[in-house]
Amino acid sequence: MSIKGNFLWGSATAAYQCEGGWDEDGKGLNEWDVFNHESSLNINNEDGDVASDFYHRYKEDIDLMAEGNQNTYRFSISWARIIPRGVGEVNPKGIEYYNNVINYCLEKGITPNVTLFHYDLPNEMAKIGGWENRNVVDAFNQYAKVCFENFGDRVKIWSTINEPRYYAYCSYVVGNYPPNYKADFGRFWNVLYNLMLGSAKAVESYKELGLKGIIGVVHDNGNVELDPDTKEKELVKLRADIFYNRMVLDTAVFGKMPAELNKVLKDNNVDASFIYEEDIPYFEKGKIDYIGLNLYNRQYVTDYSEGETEIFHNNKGKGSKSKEGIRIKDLFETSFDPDVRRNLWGREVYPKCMYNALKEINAKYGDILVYVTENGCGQYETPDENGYVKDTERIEICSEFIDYMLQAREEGVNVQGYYMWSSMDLYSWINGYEKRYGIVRVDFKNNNRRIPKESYYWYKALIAAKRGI
Ligand code: BGP
Repeated sequence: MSIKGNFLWGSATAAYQCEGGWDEDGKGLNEWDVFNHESSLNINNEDGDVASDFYHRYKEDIDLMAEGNQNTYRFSISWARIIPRGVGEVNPKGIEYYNNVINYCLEKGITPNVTLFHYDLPNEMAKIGGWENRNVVDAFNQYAKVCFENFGDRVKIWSTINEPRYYAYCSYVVGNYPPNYKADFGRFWNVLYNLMLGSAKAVESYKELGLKGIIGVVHDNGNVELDPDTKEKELVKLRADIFYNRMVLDTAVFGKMPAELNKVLKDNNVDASFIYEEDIPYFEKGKIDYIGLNLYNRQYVTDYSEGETEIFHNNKGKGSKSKEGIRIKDLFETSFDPDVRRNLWGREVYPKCMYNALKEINAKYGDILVYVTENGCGQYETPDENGYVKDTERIEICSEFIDYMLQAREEGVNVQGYYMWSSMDLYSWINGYEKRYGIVRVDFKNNNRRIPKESYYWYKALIAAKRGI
């Protein structure tokens, strides 16, 4: 099937994971710089100081995207590069750097899709409590305005926040992202709420400027599926869907939080005092134009009413039998489907969830525009003597995901773009540099040399066929 018209085919990265240049040209420290330099919880003893060195090699990477027929690139801006202390003075060198990246994309026929916050909170903001503190919400809005004013004439696709739910979950429930709180559901909901408020305020600021473009939020994991043995089907589905999806998507698409949120907070033993009546108009005015969907797997759940909260986290690719998931007292637990294959990180490899997620989004939110802003396959890889990686499994898995996306599109879902995670190998938040997602290999030990993988050539041919070029 060939797709003509405006469908976007590209790839994605995030600032901390690929840029490096951690203390160059006036950039301030962010929370991940400090965590990776100082915390004993940095399990790999690796950091993003140099990362893929995109800060210096952006032209080479964008050239590869263009040669690979990609017509869009999703990347994020480092808040601390633009405003080193999070609030206050703007760093002209930071503005200049992103101007260069954006202009080079445009010169190469690549539409930039820019995310404002992809986890790298300025450290000065982390010091005052991070997203728990409502002052950070307003600081984010100020930073967003600086970006819109400086880049909004050329950037036409924006997203406010990458995966608010997953970020809050890793930072305050799993505890593997700074500030490393474990099973703190009070903080989790508070931070998620503040992230959604920050997103809404930034959307409103964007609209007020009258710029010609679209703005959305990037959300992880589309669909909750129930283990058929679940007893309280309706209740478990409601709780898990609000927890994983609806707190983000209902709030951003409808401009108001799910009506059943209070019930779920109560079941989760969380006091709702972080919700303020005065915020209601901001949510209403901050409705998004599109949904960015990062899709890797589904949420397969069942009842959990009797035990304590437990978290299973396989962070080192320990094997497909090692558990990845959660049991939340009085809410639900992750179930394990014996019929679905798992990767070394214990995560399901289930490409059909792409179709299910898109159809469910369409059923809940109608004709809203969707971009698949991330999809990919993380692996340990061994190159041949020339540095070439035959990543056939990645190709097989991503082909299936893409087919399911196109099937949903055929059936009327308004999905208009797809981004492979990731454009090149980069830092993985909890796995360092060995878990690779790139379609271009980065030889981290050899001057960060770029070597396109088998998947790069496969993706190039696929795009050519779909775009009819
Ligand atoms: C998403 C993030 C990305 C990326 C990806 C892979 O949640 O938006 O930044 O890291 O997941 O995750 P990981 O590297 O943990 O396997």
